Order: sequence, then structure tokens, then C-alpha cells
Amino acid sequence: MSLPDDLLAQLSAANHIAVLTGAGMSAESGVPTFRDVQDGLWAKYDPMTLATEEAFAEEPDLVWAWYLRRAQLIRQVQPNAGHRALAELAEFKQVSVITQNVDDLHERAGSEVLSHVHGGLFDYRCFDCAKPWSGELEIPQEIPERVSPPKCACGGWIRPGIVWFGEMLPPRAFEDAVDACSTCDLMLVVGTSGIVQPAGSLPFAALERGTPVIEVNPEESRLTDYVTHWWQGTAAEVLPQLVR
Ligand code: BJW
Repeated sequence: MSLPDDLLAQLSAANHIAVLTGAGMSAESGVPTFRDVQDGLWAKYDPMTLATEEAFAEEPDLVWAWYLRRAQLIRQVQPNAGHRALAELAEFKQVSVITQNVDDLHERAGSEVLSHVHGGLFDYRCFDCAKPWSGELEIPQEIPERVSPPKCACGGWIRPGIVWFGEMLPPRAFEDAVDACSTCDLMLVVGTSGIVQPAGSLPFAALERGTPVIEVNPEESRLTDYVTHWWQGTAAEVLPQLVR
């Protein structure tokens, strides 16, 4: 499916494109999304059991093992054609990549990421004193159900740099994201359900200013009724069409 002519014209005239990506962006690299009923990351786990400070405080070994499995998977997979297309687009446009993903696939494809609004899986820090941790991450081939996290010099457990539910987004990352969505000429929203706030509100910063927002998603999302155009398809199918 291709874009209507008026949007194609707006796309080619745009100088600054903001791109908000979600888990669907990395799905074709082999990273499961969160909310897919069949094989989503949370099909087998209750997020509230794992993705909160309280869960980590109560069961650090269980939560750490879960994130080690994620880190192992992400190290094994590669950026897909969608990631590569966004990196290529930045060769001739200003592209502000805002991602909810905690993987590093945009960077490995060659994109400079403006904002990781939900943090980064590999940005470890101390759960108690918040000091960044630069130790060597040891990932056993077979990861047991529970693994003790490494410890900081202060004695606190090391945690992944992900934004868990109930935690504030990194203020600078969110401010930069709002700024890019408010000042771009066109916005792409790729592979997100739009359910999680405040990231799901970012497309409205563009829409409220009359900026066209194009959603790339094989399925309808919470955002589909509001965007300017739903470009139905997957990230790896659709995004390479931007640079052909
Ligand atoms: C494809 C595809 C392909 C498939 N190509 N597409 C306002 C109202 C109600 C609640 C709240 C609110 N404001 C805040 C909240 C609470 C909460 C929240 O949003 N809850 C909702 C569940 C309702 N938000 C927070 O707690 C946030 N913090 C906050 O607001 O702080 C202020 C505050 C503090 C204290 C009290 C109150 C406020 C923090 C949110 C942190 C989110 N963190 C997570 C990670 C958890 C840990 C982990 O990684 O394990 O981030 S949650 C998870 O969801 C992850 C994702 O980044 C995020 C978004 O998911 P995403 O990317 O949209 O994925 P899916 O799976 O949902 O969708 C995939 C999409 O891809 C689908 O549409 C598919 O169709 C599509 N797709 N294949 C293209 N190939």
C-alpha cells in the first residue's frame, strides 16, 4: 500500500520528521512486542509482577533473570529493514527518533536516537544510590528462573535502566521528545499500541499544531482514529518505501 499523493508531497517537502517507535519496530528483528496475545512479552508474565520498583525490591533475582533473558535476546538479534530505512532517511532529512524501546537496534542501524523515553536495557545503575554501573554483564547460556543481580560498591542491587510502571520518565528525554513533536513538519508513529502514557500522548503534540501524523502499524491501535493517515503494514515492509 502506498501513501496518498498529498501526504507523499508533504513527506518529500518536510525538513524535520519526528519518529515515535514502539515494540512493533523491533518485532521483525525477533524481539516480541509487549501486548501481542500469542507471543507478546507479557503473554506469559504479569507485567505488574516484574515491571515495577516494588517487584524488584521484593524479588530481585526473579526480575533480574527476566531482564537477563531480554538482554541475551537483544544481543543476538539484528536491526531490520525498517531500522535501516530510518537511518538512511536521516542522510537527507532532519530525523528525530524517539523510541519507547529499551533495545539498541536504532543505534546499531546507524540512527542517532534523540530520546529513549523508557530508558535503555543496557544502562545499568544502582537501585539504592542510582550510581551508573559499568561492570561486565555476565549472561549464562542457560538462564535459570532466578539469578542474583550484581551489587554496587554501596551494597545495593544493580537494576536495568528501564522506566518501570509508576516511575517518572527521564525528564530531559521527555522534554526533548515533546519539543521534536511540537516543531516537526511531519510525524511518523511506528509499531506502538499507544496505550502507555505519557509516551502515547506525543502524537497529539503534533496533531494539535496541524502537523500530519502517519501511523505505520499492521493493526489498528489506540492512535489510529486520531492520526492523519494509517499506513497499514509492518515497519520492515513500509519504512523502506520512504527512501526508495
Ligand atoms: C507492529 C509490528 C510490525 C506488531 N511493525 N508494528 C494516564 C492514564 C492512565 C495511566 C497512566 C497515565 N499516565 C501514567 C499512567 C500510568 C502508566 C501507564 O501508562 N499505564 C497504562 C498501562 C495505562 N504509565 C507510567 O507508569 C509511566 N510513568 C509515569 O507516567 O510517571 C508519572 C507518574 C508517576 C507515578 C504515578 C503516576 C504517574 C511509565 C511507563 C513505563 C513503561 N515501561 C514499559 C517497560 C516495562 C519494563 C520492560 O521493558 O520489561 O515500556 S511498559 C511497555 O509498554 C514498554 C513499552 O515501551 C511500552 C509501550 O508498548 P508499545 O511499544 O506500544 O508495545 P505494544 O506491545 O503495546 O504494541 C506493539 C504494537 O506494535 C502493536 O500496535 C502492534 O500492532 C504493532 N506491531 N508488529 C509495526 N512488524
